[in-house]
Amino acid sequence: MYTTDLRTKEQKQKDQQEQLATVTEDDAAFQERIDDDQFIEPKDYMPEAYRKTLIRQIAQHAHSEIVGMLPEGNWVTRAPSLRRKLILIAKIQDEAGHGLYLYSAAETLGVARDDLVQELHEGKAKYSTIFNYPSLNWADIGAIGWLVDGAAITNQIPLCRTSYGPYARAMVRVCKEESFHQRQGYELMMAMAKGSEAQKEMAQDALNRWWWPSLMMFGPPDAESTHTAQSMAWKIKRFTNDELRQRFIDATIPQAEALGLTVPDPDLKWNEERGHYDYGEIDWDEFWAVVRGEGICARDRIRDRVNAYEDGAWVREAAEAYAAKQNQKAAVA
Ligand code: FAQ
Repeated sequence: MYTTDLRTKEQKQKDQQEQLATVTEDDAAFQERIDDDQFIEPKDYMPEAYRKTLIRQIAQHAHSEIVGMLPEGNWVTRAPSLRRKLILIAKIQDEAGHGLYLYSAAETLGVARDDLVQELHEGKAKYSTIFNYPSLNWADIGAIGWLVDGAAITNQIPLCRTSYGPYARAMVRVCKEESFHQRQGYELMMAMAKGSEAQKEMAQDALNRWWWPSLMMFGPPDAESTHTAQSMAWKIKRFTNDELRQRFIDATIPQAEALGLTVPDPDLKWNEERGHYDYGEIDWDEFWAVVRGEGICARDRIRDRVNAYEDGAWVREAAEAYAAKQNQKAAVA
């Protein structure tokens, strides 16, 4: 069974270096294929550390999609119109689909989905920090679509060219759907920001609360990132955490300006020389606390996932019984 890696960052880096010091002929041929931009497929040779890194990242990504349904699910019964309710339900269903593609991609690496899900339910698996923040007002649904899906796309478009074939192919469809999600979020924010004074205040409040956590989605600064260097060498990651964070900020500030909203960062300003926005210090203590499982909603999220899984037992049993019946029929025919 795959278990969450509990080694310290220093230990992980040391182990990685030791592992890489013993390069076999197969490893060298593998790296040549990577350098040549070929996709690696499930039955191809791959170093054990590459396989483990992929399982870790894909599983965390799958869990994020599934847990990510919860902050939005909180608003399905209170959506202000039938149109908004339908859009929200469709979006949440899409996230479930993304989780399924990703668990399937992880399974091609020799892990069982049940084991991954069990790890999540036992609180041992990581998922994106962003989903441990509460969705407090209706504008949060707009902010999640605009900022959280916006950050997700910025990170995931390069993953369409990640070196592992099944992960890359899953990302192509995921990105198309995330792009729709981002636009519906922005459209919702626009309706709120151009609405009554109270609606505009709600939109600003949502931006204030979701801005910094959205920047944290890209992971720790490059200098503190355990996996970036090796994942870039393997072309699992195509850009570093800081590069993608900057790309997201540069794209999002003009969108906030068009909404007439203020990004809650007094240090934010365009830097002509760099051709990028400069931005203020991210609260990394808060980030690491949430990574450790101390986020506001962390306990609720796991409890809700466990309850949903237990409540869904009859659906899984019915699906299995139906599949067994179909197999029986096929065997007789
Ligand atoms: N949250 O060395 P790095 C979505 C951990 S999907 C929690 O930089 P890496 C859709 C990291 O795991 C959002 N933990 O790690 C949606 C590692 O710990 P470990 C999810 C984090 O992997 C929208 C340690 O810190 N997207 O939103 C986070 O090279 C709306 C050191 O970090 C993906 O998963 C974090 N934010 O880079 C759904 C995309 N950041 O494992 C519903 C794929 C870092 O050693 C509604 N993943 N950590 O114990 C990736 O691109 C990468 O995994 C990064 C992190 C960039 C997230």
